[in-house]
Amino acid sequence: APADDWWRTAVVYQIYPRSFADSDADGIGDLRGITARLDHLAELGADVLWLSPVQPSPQADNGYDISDYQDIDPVFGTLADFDRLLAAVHRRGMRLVMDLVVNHTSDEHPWFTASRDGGATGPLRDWYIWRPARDGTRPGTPGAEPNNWGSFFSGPAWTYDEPSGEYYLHLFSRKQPDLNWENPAVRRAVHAMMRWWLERGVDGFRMDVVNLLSKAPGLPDGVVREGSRHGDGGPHYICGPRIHEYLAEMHREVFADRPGGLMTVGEMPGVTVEEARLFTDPARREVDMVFQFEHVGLDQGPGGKFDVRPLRLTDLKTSLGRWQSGLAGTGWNSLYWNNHDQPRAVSRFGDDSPAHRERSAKLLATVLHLHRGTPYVYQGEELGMANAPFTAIGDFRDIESLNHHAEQLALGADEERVLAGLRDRGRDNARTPMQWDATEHAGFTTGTPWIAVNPDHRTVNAGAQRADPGSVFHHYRRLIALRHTEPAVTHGDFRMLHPAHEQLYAFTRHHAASGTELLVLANFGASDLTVDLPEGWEDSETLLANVPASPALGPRRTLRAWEARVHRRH
Ligand code: ISL
Repeated sequence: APADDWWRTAVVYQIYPRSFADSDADGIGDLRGITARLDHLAELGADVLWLSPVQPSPQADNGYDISDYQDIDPVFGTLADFDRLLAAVHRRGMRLVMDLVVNHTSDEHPWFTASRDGGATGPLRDWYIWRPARDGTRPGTPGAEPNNWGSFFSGPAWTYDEPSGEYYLHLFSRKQPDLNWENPAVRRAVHAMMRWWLERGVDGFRMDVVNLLSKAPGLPDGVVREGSRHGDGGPHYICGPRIHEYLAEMHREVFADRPGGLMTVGEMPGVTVEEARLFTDPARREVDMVFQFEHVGLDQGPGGKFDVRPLRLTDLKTSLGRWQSGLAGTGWNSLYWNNHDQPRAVSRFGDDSPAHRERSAKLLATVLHLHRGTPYVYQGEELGMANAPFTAIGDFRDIESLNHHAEQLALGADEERVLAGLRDRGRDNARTPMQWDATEHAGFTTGTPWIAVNPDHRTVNAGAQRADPGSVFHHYRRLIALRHTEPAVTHGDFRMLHPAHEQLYAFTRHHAASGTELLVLANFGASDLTVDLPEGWEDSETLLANVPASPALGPRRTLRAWEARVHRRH
Protein backbone atom coordinates (compact mmCIF):
# COMPACT_ATOMS: atom_id res chain seq x y z
CA ALA A 1 0.00 0.00 0.00
CA PRO A 2 1.30 3.49 -0.81
CA ALA A 3 2.34 5.65 2.11
CA ASP A 4 -0.29 8.10 3.30
CA ASP A 5 1.99 11.00 2.50
CA TRP A 6 2.81 10.01 -1.09
CA TRP A 7 1.96 13.58 -2.08
CA ARG A 8 5.29 14.77 -0.63
CA THR A 9 7.15 13.37 -3.63
CA ALA A 10 4.40 14.21 -6.12
CA VAL A 11 4.11 16.88 -8.78
CA VAL A 12 0.62 18.21 -9.51
CA TYR A 13 -0.50 19.28 -12.97
CA GLN A 14 -3.45 21.65 -13.05
CA ILE A 15 -5.94 21.35 -15.90
CA TYR A 16 -8.36 24.16 -16.68
CA PRO A 17 -10.82 21.98 -18.62
CA ARG A 18 -12.38 24.82 -20.56
CA SER A 19 -9.04 25.63 -22.21
CA PHE A 20 -7.24 22.29 -22.38
CA ALA A 21 -8.58 20.20 -25.29
CA ASP A 22 -11.89 20.25 -27.15
CA SER A 23 -13.13 16.91 -28.53
CA ASP A 24 -16.47 18.00 -30.02
CA ALA A 25 -15.68 21.23 -31.87
CA ASP A 26 -17.88 23.50 -29.73
CA GLY A 27 -14.82 25.63 -28.95
CA ILE A 28 -14.75 24.65 -25.27
CA GLY A 29 -12.47 22.02 -23.80
CA ASP A 30 -14.03 18.87 -22.33
CA LEU A 31 -13.38 15.61 -20.49
CA ARG A 32 -12.92 13.48 -23.61
CA GLY A 33 -10.39 16.04 -24.79
CA ILE A 34 -8.43 15.54 -21.57
CA THR A 35 -8.57 11.75 -21.84
CA ALA A 36 -7.17 11.97 -25.36
CA ARG A 37 -4.20 14.02 -24.16
CA LEU A 38 -3.08 11.97 -21.18
CA ASP A 39 0.09 10.83 -22.97
CA HIS A 40 1.42 14.37 -22.77
CA LEU A 41 0.99 14.37 -18.99
CA ALA A 42 2.38 10.89 -18.52
CA GLU A 43 5.45 11.76 -20.59
CA LEU A 44 5.95 14.88 -18.49
CA GLY A 45 5.88 12.70 -15.38
CA ALA A 46 2.99 14.36 -13.55
CA ASP A 47 1.73 12.36 -10.57
CA VAL A 48 -1.54 14.11 -9.88
CA LEU A 49 -4.00 15.92 -12.11
CA TRP A 50 -6.10 18.64 -10.52
CA LEU A 51 -9.18 19.49 -12.55
CA SER A 52 -10.73 22.92 -12.17
CA PRO A 53 -14.52 22.53 -11.71
CA VAL A 54 -16.47 20.42 -14.22
CA GLN A 55 -19.81 20.22 -12.41
CA PRO A 56 -23.00 21.77 -13.84
CA SER A 57 -22.70 25.52 -13.71
CA PRO A 58 -24.09 28.64 -15.38
CA GLN A 59 -20.37 29.40 -15.97
CA ALA A 60 -20.57 32.92 -14.58
CA ASP A 61 -17.08 32.31 -13.15
CA ASN A 62 -16.11 29.47 -15.49
CA GLY A 63 -17.41 26.73 -13.22
CA TYR A 64 -16.51 28.24 -9.84
CA ASP A 65 -20.27 28.76 -9.54
CA ILE A 66 -21.68 25.25 -9.19
CA SER A 67 -25.41 24.53 -9.53
CA ASP A 68 -25.21 20.74 -8.97
CA TYR A 69 -22.35 19.17 -7.03
CA GLN A 70 -22.96 15.61 -8.18
CA ASP A 71 -22.98 15.70 -11.95
CA ILE A 72 -20.94 16.92 -14.92
CA ASP A 73 -21.78 20.03 -16.94
CA PRO A 74 -22.91 18.99 -20.44
CA VAL A 75 -20.36 21.39 -21.88
CA PHE A 76 -17.64 19.11 -20.42
CA GLY A 77 -19.39 15.76 -20.99
CA THR A 78 -21.14 13.21 -18.79
CA LEU A 79 -20.48 11.24 -15.63
CA ALA A 80 -19.61 8.29 -17.89
CA ASP A 81 -16.95 10.45 -19.58
CA PHE A 82 -15.68 11.35 -16.14
CA ASP A 83 -15.45 7.71 -15.04
CA ARG A 84 -13.56 6.86 -18.23
CA LEU A 85 -11.13 9.72 -17.64
CA LEU A 86 -10.58 8.66 -14.04
CA ALA A 87 -9.93 5.05 -15.05
CA ALA A 88 -7.50 6.15 -17.76
CA VAL A 89 -5.65 8.38 -15.29
CA HIS A 90 -5.38 5.50 -12.80
CA ARG A 91 -4.21 3.07 -15.49
CA ARG A 92 -1.28 5.37 -16.13
CA GLY A 93 -0.40 5.39 -12.43
CA MET A 94 -1.54 8.97 -11.98
CA ARG A 95 -4.18 10.32 -9.60
CA LEU A 96 -6.98 12.80 -9.95
CA VAL A 97 -7.96 15.58 -7.56
CA MET A 98 -11.24 17.50 -7.85
CA ASP A 99 -11.85 21.16 -7.21
CA LEU A 100 -14.10 21.59 -4.18
CA VAL A 101 -16.00 24.88 -4.36
CA VAL A 102 -18.00 25.11 -1.15
CA ASN A 103 -17.54 28.64 0.15
CA HIS A 104 -20.36 29.45 -2.27
CA THR A 105 -22.67 27.83 -4.79
CA SER A 106 -24.23 29.22 -7.92
CA ASP A 107 -27.35 31.33 -7.35
CA GLU A 108 -28.97 28.72 -9.60
CA HIS A 109 -28.20 25.86 -7.20
CA PRO A 110 -31.49 24.44 -5.84
CA TRP A 111 -30.25 25.08 -2.29
CA PHE A 112 -30.05 28.77 -3.07
CA THR A 113 -33.28 29.08 -5.04
CA ALA A 114 -35.08 27.35 -2.16
CA SER A 115 -33.32 29.57 0.36
CA ARG A 116 -34.27 32.70 -1.58
CA ASP A 117 -37.78 31.78 -2.71
CA GLY A 118 -38.86 30.33 0.64
CA GLY A 119 -38.71 33.85 2.06
CA ALA A 120 -37.22 35.14 5.28
CA THR A 121 -38.64 32.28 7.38
CA GLY A 122 -38.29 29.42 4.87
CA PRO A 123 -36.69 26.08 5.86
CA LEU A 124 -33.50 26.58 3.79
CA ARG A 125 -33.16 30.28 4.57
CA ASP A 126 -30.33 29.65 6.98
CA TRP A 127 -28.23 27.75 4.39
CA TYR A 128 -26.97 31.10 3.08
CA ILE A 129 -26.08 34.38 4.76
CA TRP A 130 -29.11 36.67 4.72
CA ARG A 131 -29.28 39.99 6.53
CA PRO A 132 -31.66 42.96 6.68
CA ALA A 133 -30.62 46.42 5.50
CA ARG A 134 -28.44 48.52 7.79
CA ASP A 135 -30.44 50.22 10.56
CA GLY A 136 -32.04 53.46 9.51
CA THR A 137 -31.65 52.93 5.76
CA ARG A 138 -34.17 52.14 3.06
CA PRO A 139 -33.58 48.56 1.80
CA GLY A 140 -32.28 48.38 -1.76
CA THR A 141 -30.84 51.90 -1.82
CA PRO A 142 -27.09 52.60 -2.10
CA GLY A 143 -25.37 52.32 1.27
CA ALA A 144 -28.19 50.23 2.78
CA GLU A 145 -26.16 47.00 2.53
CA PRO A 146 -25.86 45.13 5.86
CA ASN A 147 -22.15 45.96 6.02
CA ASN A 148 -19.55 47.73 3.89
CA TRP A 149 -17.63 44.73 2.53
CA GLY A 150 -16.60 44.81 -1.11
CA SER A 151 -16.71 41.74 -3.34
CA PHE A 152 -13.56 40.30 -4.96
CA PHE A 153 -15.15 41.01 -8.32
CA SER A 154 -15.98 44.74 -7.80
CA GLY A 155 -19.03 46.27 -6.16
CA PRO A 156 -20.54 45.44 -2.77
CA ALA A 157 -20.52 41.90 -1.36
CA TRP A 158 -24.32 42.01 -0.92
CA THR A 159 -27.23 41.75 -3.31
CA TYR A 160 -30.74 42.80 -2.38
CA ASP A 161 -33.61 40.35 -2.81
CA GLU A 162 -36.67 42.50 -3.29
CA PRO A 163 -39.39 39.87 -2.54
CA SER A 164 -38.00 38.95 0.87
CA GLY A 165 -36.63 42.41 1.66
CA GLU A 166 -33.20 41.03 2.66
CA TYR A 167 -29.67 40.87 1.29
CA TYR A 168 -27.50 37.82 0.67
CA LEU A 169 -23.72 37.80 1.07
CA HIS A 170 -21.43 36.97 -1.86
CA LEU A 171 -17.69 37.46 -1.44
CA PHE A 172 -17.39 36.86 -5.20
CA SER A 173 -19.98 37.72 -7.87
CA ARG A 174 -23.70 38.03 -7.17
CA LYS A 175 -24.00 34.70 -9.01
CA GLN A 176 -21.94 33.10 -6.18
CA PRO A 177 -23.85 33.36 -2.86
CA ASP A 178 -21.84 32.29 0.23
CA LEU A 179 -23.04 29.18 2.07
CA ASN A 180 -23.66 29.54 5.79
CA TRP A 181 -21.10 27.18 7.36
CA GLU A 182 -22.47 27.95 10.83
CA ASN A 183 -25.40 25.71 9.88
CA PRO A 184 -24.57 22.04 10.66
CA ALA A 185 -26.98 20.88 7.93
CA VAL A 186 -24.86 22.70 5.33
CA ARG A 187 -21.71 21.03 6.61
CA ARG A 188 -23.34 17.58 6.59
CA ALA A 189 -24.54 18.07 3.00
CA VAL A 190 -21.05 19.08 1.86
CA HIS A 191 -19.45 16.10 3.63
CA ALA A 192 -21.92 13.70 2.01
CA MET A 193 -21.19 15.18 -1.41
CA MET A 194 -17.41 14.80 -0.84
CA ARG A 195 -17.83 11.16 0.17
CA TRP A 196 -19.81 10.58 -3.03
CA TRP A 197 -16.82 11.74 -5.16
CA LEU A 198 -14.41 9.66 -3.10
CA GLU A 199 -16.59 6.58 -3.60
CA ARG A 200 -16.36 7.28 -7.34
CA GLY A 201 -12.61 6.98 -6.96
CA VAL A 202 -11.16 10.48 -6.90
CA ASP A 203 -7.93 10.91 -4.96
CA GLY A 204 -8.53 14.14 -3.13
CA PHE A 205 -9.61 17.74 -3.29
CA ARG A 206 -8.24 21.17 -3.99
CA MET A 207 -10.45 23.31 -1.76
CA ASP A 208 -11.39 26.64 -3.26
CA VAL A 209 -10.97 29.65 -0.89
CA VAL A 210 -11.47 27.24 1.98
CA ASN A 211 -10.04 29.61 4.60
CA LEU A 212 -12.92 32.02 3.93
CA LEU A 213 -15.65 29.66 5.21
CA SER A 214 -15.92 31.07 8.74
CA LYS A 215 -17.18 34.64 9.02
CA ALA A 216 -16.80 36.66 12.23
CA PRO A 217 -20.02 36.89 14.26
CA GLY A 218 -21.85 40.12 13.60
CA LEU A 219 -20.14 40.57 10.22
CA PRO A 220 -18.50 43.86 11.29
CA ASP A 221 -17.68 46.63 8.83
CA GLY A 222 -14.16 46.61 7.38
CA VAL A 223 -11.66 49.43 7.16
CA VAL A 224 -12.12 51.58 4.05
CA ARG A 225 -8.72 52.11 2.45
CA GLU A 226 -7.80 55.14 0.40
CA GLY A 227 -8.99 54.82 -3.17
CA SER A 228 -11.61 52.20 -2.33
CA ARG A 229 -15.35 52.62 -2.00
CA HIS A 230 -15.78 49.50 0.09
CA GLY A 231 -14.53 48.20 3.40
CA ASP A 232 -11.98 45.40 3.55
CA GLY A 233 -13.88 42.50 5.08
CA GLY A 234 -10.80 40.26 4.94
CA PRO A 235 -9.94 40.46 8.66
CA HIS A 236 -13.50 39.26 9.40
CA TYR A 237 -13.46 36.20 7.14
CA ILE A 238 -9.84 35.24 6.34
CA CYS A 239 -9.06 32.33 8.69
CA GLY A 240 -12.15 33.22 10.71
CA PRO A 241 -12.95 32.00 14.24
CA ARG A 242 -14.26 28.50 13.39
CA ILE A 243 -12.11 27.61 10.38
CA HIS A 244 -9.87 25.07 12.12
CA GLU A 245 -12.93 23.44 13.67
CA TYR A 246 -14.60 23.13 10.25
CA LEU A 247 -11.54 21.59 8.61
CA ALA A 248 -10.90 19.18 11.47
CA GLU A 249 -14.54 18.13 11.34
CA MET A 250 -14.34 17.62 7.56
CA HIS A 251 -11.24 15.49 8.06
CA ARG A 252 -13.02 13.33 10.64
CA GLU A 253 -16.21 13.00 8.62
CA VAL A 254 -14.71 12.53 5.16
CA PHE A 255 -10.99 11.71 5.10
CA ALA A 256 -10.33 9.56 8.16
CA ASP A 257 -9.92 5.81 7.68
CA ARG A 258 -9.12 5.91 4.00
CA PRO A 259 -6.02 3.77 3.66
CA GLY A 260 -3.69 4.69 0.84
CA GLY A 261 -4.33 8.28 1.59
CA LEU A 262 -5.79 11.20 -0.25
CA MET A 263 -4.32 14.55 -1.13
CA THR A 264 -5.96 17.68 0.22
CA VAL A 265 -4.87 21.21 -0.50
CA GLY A 266 -6.55 24.29 0.90
CA GLU A 267 -6.50 27.31 -1.37
CA MET A 268 -6.12 30.12 1.15
CA PRO A 269 -5.89 33.76 0.09
CA GLY A 270 -4.41 35.90 2.86
CA VAL A 271 -3.19 32.97 4.96
CA THR A 272 -0.10 33.69 7.06
CA VAL A 273 2.76 31.27 7.51
CA GLU A 274 1.82 30.90 11.20
CA GLU A 275 -1.75 29.91 10.30
CA ALA A 276 -0.49 27.63 7.53
CA ARG A 277 1.62 25.73 10.04
CA LEU A 278 -1.53 24.98 12.02
CA PHE A 279 -3.52 23.97 8.94
CA THR A 280 -0.82 21.57 7.72
CA ASP A 281 0.55 20.13 10.95
CA PRO A 282 -0.21 16.41 10.36
CA ALA A 283 -1.02 15.93 14.05
CA ARG A 284 -3.95 18.35 13.75
CA ARG A 285 -5.56 16.45 10.84
CA GLU A 286 -6.85 19.38 8.81
CA VAL A 287 -5.29 19.55 5.29
CA ASP A 288 -2.06 18.23 3.76
CA MET A 289 -0.90 21.55 2.33
CA VAL A 290 -2.08 25.08 1.66
CA PHE A 291 -1.91 27.17 -1.47
CA GLN A 292 -0.76 30.59 -0.27
CA PHE A 293 -0.62 33.95 -2.04
CA GLU A 294 2.10 36.04 -0.45
CA HIS A 295 4.60 35.76 -3.31
CA VAL A 296 2.00 36.65 -5.96
CA GLY A 297 1.09 39.84 -4.11
CA LEU A 298 4.61 41.33 -4.01
CA ASP A 299 4.35 43.06 -7.37
CA GLN A 300 1.14 44.94 -6.68
CA GLY A 301 0.58 48.30 -5.05
CA PRO A 302 -2.00 49.38 -2.44
CA GLY A 303 -4.61 49.73 -5.21
CA GLY A 304 -4.94 45.94 -5.48
CA LYS A 305 -4.13 43.35 -8.07
CA PHE A 306 -4.30 45.63 -11.12
CA ASP A 307 -2.01 48.19 -9.47
CA VAL A 308 1.11 46.84 -11.14
CA ARG A 309 4.51 47.35 -9.47
CA PRO A 310 7.91 45.97 -10.39
CA LEU A 311 8.96 42.96 -8.34
CA ARG A 312 12.11 43.16 -6.25
CA LEU A 313 13.90 39.84 -6.23
CA THR A 314 14.90 40.42 -2.61
CA ASP A 315 11.20 40.59 -1.64
CA LEU A 316 10.50 37.34 -3.47
CA LYS A 317 13.38 35.59 -1.71
CA THR A 318 12.39 36.97 1.69
CA SER A 319 8.83 35.73 1.23
CA LEU A 320 9.51 32.29 -0.20
CA GLY A 321 12.42 31.81 2.21
CA ARG A 322 10.18 32.62 5.17
CA TRP A 323 7.62 30.04 4.01
CA GLN A 324 10.39 27.48 3.62
CA SER A 325 11.66 27.97 7.14
CA GLY A 326 8.19 28.53 8.61
CA LEU A 327 6.93 25.16 7.38
CA ALA A 328 10.14 23.18 7.91
CA GLY A 329 9.61 20.25 10.26
CA THR A 330 5.85 20.47 10.74
CA GLY A 331 3.80 21.63 7.81
CA TRP A 332 4.14 21.44 4.06
CA ASN A 333 4.30 23.98 1.19
CA SER A 334 2.58 24.08 -2.16
CA LEU A 335 4.92 25.56 -4.76
CA TYR A 336 3.58 27.49 -7.73
CA TRP A 337 4.14 30.46 -10.02
CA ASN A 338 0.98 29.96 -12.03
CA ASN A 339 -2.61 28.89 -11.90
CA HIS A 340 -5.80 29.85 -13.72
CA ASP A 341 -6.02 33.11 -11.73
CA GLN A 342 -2.50 34.40 -12.33
CA PRO A 343 -0.73 35.92 -15.33
CA ARG A 344 1.82 33.66 -17.03
CA ALA A 345 5.01 33.21 -15.02
CA VAL A 346 7.43 33.73 -17.89
CA SER A 347 5.84 37.13 -18.62
CA ARG A 348 5.63 38.13 -14.96
CA PHE A 349 8.74 36.78 -13.24
CA GLY A 350 10.87 35.96 -16.28
CA ASP A 351 11.37 37.60 -19.67
CA ASP A 352 9.04 36.60 -22.52
CA SER A 353 11.04 38.36 -25.25
CA PRO A 354 12.24 35.92 -27.96
CA ALA A 355 15.85 36.11 -26.72
CA HIS A 356 15.06 35.04 -23.15
CA ARG A 357 11.69 33.29 -23.06
CA GLU A 358 12.91 29.71 -23.09
CA ARG A 359 15.80 30.20 -20.77
CA SER A 360 13.89 32.27 -18.21
CA ALA A 361 11.01 29.76 -18.26
CA LYS A 362 13.51 27.01 -17.44
CA LEU A 363 15.08 29.14 -14.72
CA LEU A 364 11.71 29.69 -13.05
CA ALA A 365 10.97 25.99 -13.22
CA THR A 366 14.35 25.11 -11.73
CA VAL A 367 14.05 27.50 -8.82
CA LEU A 368 10.50 26.47 -7.94
CA HIS A 369 10.94 22.71 -8.30
CA LEU A 370 14.05 22.70 -6.11
CA HIS A 371 12.19 24.23 -3.14
CA ARG A 372 10.75 22.03 -0.42
CA GLY A 373 7.05 21.34 -1.02
CA THR A 374 4.74 19.97 -3.68
CA PRO A 375 5.17 21.73 -7.05
CA TYR A 376 2.20 22.63 -9.23
CA VAL A 377 2.52 22.94 -13.00
CA TYR A 378 -0.31 24.87 -14.63
CA GLN A 379 -1.22 23.77 -18.17
CA GLY A 380 1.05 25.41 -20.73
CA GLU A 381 3.60 26.46 -18.11
CA GLU A 382 5.63 23.41 -19.16
CA LEU A 383 5.88 25.01 -22.61
CA GLY A 384 6.75 28.48 -21.33
CA MET A 385 3.42 29.86 -22.56
CA ALA A 386 3.31 33.66 -22.26
CA ASN A 387 0.63 36.29 -21.55
CA ALA A 388 -1.99 36.96 -24.22
CA PRO A 389 -1.53 39.89 -26.63
CA PHE A 390 -5.03 41.22 -25.96
CA THR A 391 -5.81 44.75 -27.05
CA ALA A 392 -9.49 45.67 -26.57
CA ILE A 393 -11.92 44.84 -23.77
CA GLY A 394 -13.79 42.60 -26.23
CA ASP A 395 -10.84 40.18 -26.13
CA PHE A 396 -11.38 39.49 -22.42
CA ARG A 397 -13.85 36.94 -21.01
CA ASP A 398 -13.19 36.84 -17.26
CA ILE A 399 -15.90 38.23 -14.98
CA GLU A 400 -13.26 39.78 -12.72
CA SER A 401 -11.68 41.69 -15.61
CA LEU A 402 -14.99 42.72 -17.17
CA ASN A 403 -16.41 43.96 -13.85
CA HIS A 404 -13.21 45.83 -13.01
CA HIS A 405 -13.21 47.50 -16.43
CA ALA A 406 -16.87 48.55 -16.12
CA GLU A 407 -16.41 49.84 -12.59
CA GLN A 408 -13.26 51.82 -13.37
CA LEU A 409 -14.75 53.40 -16.48
CA ALA A 410 -17.87 54.39 -14.54
CA LEU A 411 -15.55 56.09 -12.04
CA GLY A 412 -13.97 58.04 -14.89
CA ALA A 413 -10.69 56.12 -15.16
CA ASP A 414 -8.62 56.28 -18.33
CA GLU A 415 -9.45 53.18 -20.39
CA GLU A 416 -5.90 52.68 -21.67
CA ARG A 417 -4.62 52.50 -18.09
CA VAL A 418 -7.33 50.05 -17.09
CA LEU A 419 -6.55 47.85 -20.10
CA ALA A 420 -2.84 47.98 -19.31
CA GLY A 421 -3.58 46.55 -15.86
CA LEU A 422 -5.77 43.81 -17.32
CA ARG A 423 -3.15 42.91 -19.92
CA ASP A 424 -0.54 42.56 -17.23
CA ARG A 425 -2.56 40.85 -14.50
CA GLY A 426 -5.88 39.67 -15.95
CA ARG A 427 -6.77 36.04 -15.32
CA ASP A 428 -7.50 35.44 -19.02
CA ASN A 429 -3.73 35.42 -19.59
CA ALA A 430 -3.79 31.95 -18.06
CA ARG A 431 -6.94 30.88 -19.85
CA THR A 432 -6.01 31.10 -23.53
CA PRO A 433 -6.18 27.62 -25.09
CA MET A 434 -3.46 25.08 -24.52
CA GLN A 435 -1.02 25.16 -27.42
CA TRP A 436 -0.75 21.63 -28.79
CA ASP A 437 0.64 22.33 -32.25
CA ALA A 438 1.27 24.97 -34.92
CA THR A 439 -2.01 24.48 -36.78
CA GLU A 440 -4.97 26.84 -36.70
CA HIS A 441 -6.37 27.16 -33.13
CA ALA A 442 -3.23 25.37 -31.92
CA GLY A 443 -4.85 21.92 -32.10
CA PHE A 444 -7.12 22.93 -29.22
CA THR A 445 -10.32 22.81 -31.25
CA THR A 446 -11.56 22.47 -34.82
CA GLY A 447 -14.38 24.90 -33.98
CA THR A 448 -14.16 28.50 -32.83
CA PRO A 449 -12.31 28.78 -29.52
CA TRP A 450 -14.24 30.50 -26.70
CA ILE A 451 -11.24 32.79 -26.16
CA ALA A 452 -8.53 33.66 -28.67
CA VAL A 453 -5.54 31.38 -29.09
CA ASN A 454 -2.19 33.10 -28.57
CA PRO A 455 -0.68 33.59 -32.07
CA ASP A 456 2.71 32.57 -30.68
CA HIS A 457 1.45 28.95 -30.80
CA ARG A 458 3.15 28.69 -34.18
CA THR A 459 6.47 28.57 -32.37
CA VAL A 460 5.45 27.73 -28.79
CA ASN A 461 3.60 24.41 -28.78
CA ALA A 462 3.68 20.93 -27.28
CA GLY A 463 4.34 19.09 -30.54
CA ALA A 464 7.52 21.00 -31.28
CA GLN A 465 8.74 20.81 -27.70
CA ARG A 466 8.16 17.13 -27.17
CA ALA A 467 10.35 16.50 -30.21
CA ASP A 468 13.13 18.78 -28.96
CA PRO A 469 15.22 17.48 -26.03
CA GLY A 470 16.41 21.05 -25.30
CA SER A 471 12.86 22.44 -24.88
CA VAL A 472 11.15 23.90 -21.85
CA PHE A 473 8.95 20.77 -21.79
CA HIS A 474 11.92 18.44 -21.44
CA HIS A 475 13.43 20.69 -18.78
CA TYR A 476 10.25 20.30 -16.73
CA ARG A 477 10.32 16.55 -17.40
CA ARG A 478 13.88 16.34 -16.04
CA LEU A 479 12.99 18.39 -12.96
CA ILE A 480 10.05 16.11 -12.19
CA ALA A 481 12.20 13.01 -12.70
CA LEU A 482 14.82 14.48 -10.37
CA ARG A 483 12.20 14.90 -7.64
CA HIS A 484 11.25 11.26 -8.04
CA THR A 485 14.82 9.98 -7.75
CA GLU A 486 16.76 12.39 -5.54
CA PRO A 487 15.53 12.40 -1.91
CA ALA A 488 17.29 15.72 -1.23
CA VAL A 489 14.75 17.42 -3.53
CA THR A 490 11.81 16.22 -1.47
CA HIS A 491 13.29 16.05 2.00
CA GLY A 492 16.42 18.20 2.13
CA ASP A 493 16.64 21.19 4.48
CA PHE A 494 16.40 24.52 2.69
CA ARG A 495 18.94 27.29 3.24
CA MET A 496 18.79 30.61 1.38
CA LEU A 497 22.17 32.10 0.34
CA HIS A 498 22.86 35.78 -0.43
CA PRO A 499 19.37 36.96 0.64
CA ALA A 500 20.23 40.62 -0.08
CA HIS A 501 21.50 40.06 -3.63
CA GLU A 502 19.27 41.85 -6.16
CA GLN A 503 19.79 39.45 -9.08
CA LEU A 504 20.95 36.11 -7.70
CA TYR A 505 18.57 33.50 -6.29
CA ALA A 506 20.75 30.89 -4.58
CA PHE A 507 20.06 28.19 -2.02
CA THR A 508 21.11 24.76 -0.83
CA ARG A 509 19.13 21.64 0.07
CA HIS A 510 20.87 19.43 2.59
CA HIS A 511 19.69 15.86 3.11
CA ALA A 512 21.46 14.45 6.15
CA ALA A 513 20.14 10.88 5.79
CA SER A 514 21.81 10.37 2.40
CA GLY A 515 24.65 12.83 2.97
CA THR A 516 23.63 14.68 -0.18
CA GLU A 517 23.60 18.40 -0.74
CA LEU A 518 22.25 20.37 -3.69
CA LEU A 519 23.20 23.90 -4.69
CA VAL A 520 20.88 25.99 -6.88
CA LEU A 521 22.15 29.15 -8.58
CA ALA A 522 19.85 31.32 -10.68
CA ASN A 523 20.54 34.59 -12.44
CA PHE A 524 17.27 36.55 -12.50
CA GLY A 525 18.32 38.97 -15.21
CA ALA A 526 19.56 39.53 -18.73
CA SER A 527 23.08 40.61 -17.74
CA ASP A 528 25.96 38.28 -16.84
CA LEU A 529 26.54 37.78 -13.17
CA THR A 530 29.76 36.62 -11.55
CA VAL A 531 29.29 34.85 -8.24
CA ASP A 532 31.57 33.36 -5.61
CA LEU A 533 30.75 29.72 -5.06
CA PRO A 534 30.29 28.70 -1.46
CA GLU A 535 33.23 26.73 -0.07
CA GLY A 536 33.59 23.15 -1.27
CA TRP A 537 31.45 23.34 -4.41
CA GLU A 538 34.33 23.78 -6.93
CA ASP A 539 34.31 20.19 -8.14
CA SER A 540 30.67 19.35 -7.68
CA GLU A 541 28.64 17.54 -10.29
CA THR A 542 26.18 19.49 -12.48
CA LEU A 543 22.79 17.82 -12.23
CA LEU A 544 20.84 20.18 -14.40
CA ALA A 545 21.36 23.46 -16.24
CA ASN A 546 19.51 25.59 -18.75
CA VAL A 547 22.63 26.72 -20.61
CA PRO A 548 24.51 24.03 -22.50
CA ALA A 549 28.27 23.61 -22.18
CA SER A 550 28.86 26.17 -19.49
CA PRO A 551 32.50 26.69 -18.47
CA ALA A 552 33.80 24.34 -15.76
CA LEU A 553 33.38 25.32 -12.15
CA GLY A 554 36.05 27.34 -10.40
CA PRO A 555 35.79 29.25 -7.13
CA ARG A 556 34.02 32.01 -9.07
CA ARG A 557 31.77 31.56 -11.95
CA THR A 558 29.85 33.67 -14.38
CA LEU A 559 26.17 33.02 -14.87
CA ARG A 560 24.85 34.02 -18.29
CA ALA A 561 21.51 35.78 -18.85
CA TRP A 562 18.78 33.83 -17.01
CA GLU A 563 21.12 30.94 -16.35
CA ALA A 564 20.09 28.44 -13.68
CA ARG A 565 22.14 25.48 -12.43
CA VAL A 566 21.72 22.66 -9.95
CA HIS A 567 24.85 21.08 -8.46
CA ARG A 568 25.18 18.05 -6.23
CA ARG A 569 27.83 16.88 -3.83
CA HIS A 570 28.02 14.07 -1.32
O1 ISL B 1 -7.58 36.20 -8.66
C1 ISL B 1 -8.15 36.59 -7.68
C2 ISL B 1 -9.04 37.76 -7.70
O2 ISL B 1 -8.23 38.89 -7.64
C3 ISL B 1 -8.04 35.91 -6.43
O3 ISL B 1 -8.34 36.70 -5.35
C4 ISL B 1 -8.99 34.74 -6.47
O4 ISL B 1 -10.29 35.18 -6.64
C5 ISL B 1 -8.87 33.98 -5.19
O5 ISL B 1 -7.59 33.45 -5.21
C6 ISL B 1 -9.87 32.86 -5.12
O6 ISL B 1 -9.80 32.06 -6.25
C7 ISL B 1 -10.64 30.97 -6.33
O7 ISL B 1 -11.99 31.27 -6.02
C8 ISL B 1 -12.68 32.14 -6.92
C9 ISL B 1 -12.47 31.79 -8.38
O8 ISL B 1 -12.90 32.85 -9.18
C10 ISL B 1 -11.04 31.47 -8.69
O9 ISL B 1 -10.90 31.08 -10.02
C11 ISL B 1 -10.59 30.42 -7.73
O10 ISL B 1 -9.29 29.96 -8.00
C12 ISL B 1 -14.12 32.05 -6.56
O11 ISL B 1 -14.53 30.71 -6.56
